[in-house]
Amino acid sequence: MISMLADNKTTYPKQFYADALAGLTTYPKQLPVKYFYDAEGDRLFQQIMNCPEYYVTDCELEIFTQQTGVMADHIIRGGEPFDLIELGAGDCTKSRHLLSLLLATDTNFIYKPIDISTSTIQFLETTLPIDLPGLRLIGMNGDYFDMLAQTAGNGTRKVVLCLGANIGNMPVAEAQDFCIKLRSYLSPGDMVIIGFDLKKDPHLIRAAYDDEQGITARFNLNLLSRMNRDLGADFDLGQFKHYCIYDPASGACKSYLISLEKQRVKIGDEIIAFQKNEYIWMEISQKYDLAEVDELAVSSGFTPVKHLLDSKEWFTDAIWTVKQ
Ligand code: AVI
Repeated sequence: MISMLADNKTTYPKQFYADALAGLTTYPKQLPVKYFYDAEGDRLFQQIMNCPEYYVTDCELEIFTQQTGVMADHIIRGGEPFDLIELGAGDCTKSRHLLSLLLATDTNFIYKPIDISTSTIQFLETTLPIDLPGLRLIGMNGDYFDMLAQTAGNGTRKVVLCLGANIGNMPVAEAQDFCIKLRSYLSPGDMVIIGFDLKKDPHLIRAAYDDEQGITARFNLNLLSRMNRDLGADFDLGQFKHYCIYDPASGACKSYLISLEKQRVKIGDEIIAFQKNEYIWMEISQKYDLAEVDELAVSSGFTPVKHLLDSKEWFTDAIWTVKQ
């Protein structure tokens, strides 16, 4: 059940309210990425993935349609059983290519998709056994690390999928903390397959996060709508404009909402003041080169094994094993 913060008249989801307020009262203002994905945010992200400029999904899908054989060669070790754990499985559009190949080769594994969304796990539990007869599946609904803690130490080898370049939505230092934490739930011999969007022509990257149809802009603005609806805020969406910049040196692609006027916005019982042209930092989509991906692996306790690249070499699914 969602925990609520009560004032005299209204209730707000407590954690969302606390996080939003903390972000909007720090300098520079920022909002946590995890709140982008309400029902409308999910719908807009689907549209982003279908935008001509947003290459990220197609690149990784190409790897999963064309290179699952190589992936499976690394995953399968004789008949040794393993848990195939997917962090943030969603509708598992990509991983189902791997699942069908593993099933076709009679591999001994249990698929354990982890997702924070209850409806996503219910959807997978209902549809996957029909789409992929013979699949052994245990859906896990909750936080990644809480769910990993439940499977850690069951004596079965682990192969963890972390796809979709989701790691790019963390600054590099946070990504390293994430990988170190992930490593702590694994044992020598376990494996991780992790997707990274790679540094490339800066124009292509910027265009992917500033599409012509303005879908990415709506995706960012939707978080303000969500705060209006769920937190009693009164953001005027017409007074904020999406701005995105890619820095080829650091690989950071950052998006902001810029306040078009000096204005005051109510959120719950608080008033947040904005200067004209002040920004809210909304999201980072960090891009890496292959050496940086390998460095991240080593610095967080993994051994880089292989890069599976799409034909344009814009994206890698990196295969790492846990250091002995
Ligand atoms: C989910 N994540 C990897 C996407 C990305 O590319 O950073 C989110 C996104 N935001 C705007 N466009 C896509």
